[in-house]
Amino acid sequence: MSKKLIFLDSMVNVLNLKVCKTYSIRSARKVSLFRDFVLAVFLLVACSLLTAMPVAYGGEGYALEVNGGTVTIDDDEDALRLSSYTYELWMKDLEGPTGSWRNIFCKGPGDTAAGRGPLLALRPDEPGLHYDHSTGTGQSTINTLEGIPLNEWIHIALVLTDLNGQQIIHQDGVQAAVRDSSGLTDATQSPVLRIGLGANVVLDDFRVWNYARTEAEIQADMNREVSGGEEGLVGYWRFNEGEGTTAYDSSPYENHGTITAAIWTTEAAPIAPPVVASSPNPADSELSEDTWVSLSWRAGDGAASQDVYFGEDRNDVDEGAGDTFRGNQTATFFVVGFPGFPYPDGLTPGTTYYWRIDGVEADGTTKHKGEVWSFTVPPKTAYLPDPPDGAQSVDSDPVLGWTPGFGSKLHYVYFGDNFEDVNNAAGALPLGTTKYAPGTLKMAKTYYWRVDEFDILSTHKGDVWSFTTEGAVESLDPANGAVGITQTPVLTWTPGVFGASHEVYFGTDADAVKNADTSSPEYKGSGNLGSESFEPGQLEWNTTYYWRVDEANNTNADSPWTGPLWSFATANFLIIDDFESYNDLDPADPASNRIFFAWLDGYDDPANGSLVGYDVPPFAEQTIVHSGNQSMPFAYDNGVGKSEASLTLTSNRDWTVKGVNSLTIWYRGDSANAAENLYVALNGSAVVNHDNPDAAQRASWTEWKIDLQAFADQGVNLANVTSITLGLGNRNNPVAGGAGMIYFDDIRLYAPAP
Ligand SMILES: [Ca+2]
Ligand SMILES: [Ca+2]
Repeated sequence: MSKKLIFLDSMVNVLNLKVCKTYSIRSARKVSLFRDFVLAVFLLVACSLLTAMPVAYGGEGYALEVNGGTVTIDDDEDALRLSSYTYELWMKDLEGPTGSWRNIFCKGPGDTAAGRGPLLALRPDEPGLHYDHSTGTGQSTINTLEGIPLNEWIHIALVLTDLNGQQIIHQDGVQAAVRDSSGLTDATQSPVLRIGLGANVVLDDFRVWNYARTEAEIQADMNREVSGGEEGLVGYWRFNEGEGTTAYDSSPYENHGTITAAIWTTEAAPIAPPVVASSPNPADSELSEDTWVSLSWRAGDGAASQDVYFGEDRNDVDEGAGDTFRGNQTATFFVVGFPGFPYPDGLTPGTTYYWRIDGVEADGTTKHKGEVWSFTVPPKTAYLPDPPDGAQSVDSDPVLGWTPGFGSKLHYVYFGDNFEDVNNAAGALPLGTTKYAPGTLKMAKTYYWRVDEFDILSTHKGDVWSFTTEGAVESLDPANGAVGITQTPVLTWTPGVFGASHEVYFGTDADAVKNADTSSPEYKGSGNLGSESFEPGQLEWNTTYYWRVDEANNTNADSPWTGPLWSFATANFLIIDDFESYNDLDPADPASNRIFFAWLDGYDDPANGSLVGYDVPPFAEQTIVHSGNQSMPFAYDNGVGKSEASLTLTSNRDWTVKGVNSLTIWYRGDSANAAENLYVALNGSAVVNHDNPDAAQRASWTEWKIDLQAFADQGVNLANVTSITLGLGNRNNPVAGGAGMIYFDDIRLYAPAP
């Protein structure tokens, strides 16, 4: 591969981007659909011809041997000045320990005292890695002391989670060292990255990300080149040029490096070219203001062709279900919404469309699944109201705003404190702007508004939106619109600033709840200030419920206040524990519900090495959660043989309701954990072990699904399950083992899919 070709590729990419962008902006407004179309097809064919030209990719790839040589990268935009990062590279040590420090790369001027960022060096004494983050006034270093083989490629990733977080070294995708990194800075005096610096090593595929990548993320693409357009990739030198003195940066920053005294070698690291597509146009989740679109993307360098999926259902596109597969093609564009193409009658305003491009290797059968991308054709009605529909605590002197409907020219605004009046209103004066100031409003009151859009051809009536001004009653839990809620919820709210008493309305009919009074069946009782909760009892599955809290105060002339209509939907599964109900209240408080008093651990049991919850509040985990706001931290130390915690079930003991047949448990471990067997037991005896012996080392949230028959087979009466136990180790034959920390969340029972 010659430098000329590489340069051409770089130019092509720039051109490609600009050409496609010009067309996309142009097509945003209809001038003449046909003229647009002809122009777009012409430009897209031009784009695809350009992208089909050779890319900066050698047959085997190249790597860069540095023995006194250096790659110098000027970072004028400070793209590499990071307070959280991942540096990734492949390295082959040609020399072994020399008695001196051998620097591999360094952010900054190369002077420890000057302040910079990360440095990777090889230790003088032992075959290990030395990772240093310098602050200018100090530094934080960690080391590995073994495991750098001579003349073999290894993959290295240096991670800083946060300036007050952790420094981590991953070697070959596995965490090899970690330390706390308090008090670092991202100061740098000289915006430069130097790679090489005097070690006798070969380097390849050097990446910088602006965030802390997980072990799973590192492993996922360490053996395959990435496209350069990945989210968070801020520097990417493939070292595939094979000649010359420029190392091209494939990231959006294009911080190309200058090479001095290094040698190109064809003995590249064990990495394959990327196959998945990237750089979708329209960009993922963007609006596309036309009823047809020509999708385009950048093909993976290792892709010989691509499978195109397109449809209106995200899951169908993700699974390739229905008619979403649109064919295999070599071109990197795809037209929809135009006669002769899918959706020949045009795309529908107000609809989100999903698409996916799978890269197919030259053998025609090896496929690499792409991400599901989406774009939305905006509706003809006004949308995205500000404040959002149903907003609470809105300033009492608001300016209302919205996004105009697709093609709209004029807007008609209706505003009032009564839903029906606003819904039926007509004859507003036209507005040329998308702002409306209703004047000063009363506190603690719900208002309604509607925006109709006129697009020259017709008027499109908008939905009635509402908001409530500050000082009103507010829903705390479940939040308005929440889904997946337990079938036995406790509804809580905060009282309004003026209310002295309240009335609660609850039901499944939105209008009935909205219009109910104290003579309606939806009326559930009243209460005074200080008792802001309501338990509706056992609810149905997968059902939307509505509730409303009115307030009154005899001493206030504005009393009573009708509350806004709130809703939530119950889960389509039975929640055994989602860990949301635990709090930190003192045990003397009747509302106290500390997690370790519900889940009994090994605190008082010398034969049980578990500890549930933290020593200090908040006792439940509130950052590493699968859903909601809390999960259960579970520390285990199997020096005593096993570690487990048990919950006695006070409700939901019948595990046969609604035909449920599987138990699911979400868990998240850590690669540093000892690989102890994960198990669950019911009624203190029937045990099911996880079939992956390394489950506790999974560093991402993972669902464990268990057929309830496995418990029934051990004699459990599923109609009366009294307790559930989670543990690590061999429950029936405990043997001394290792320690770790694992998190549990969302213990649920599911019925088979209909
Ligand atoms: Ca390379
Ligand atoms: Ca949770």
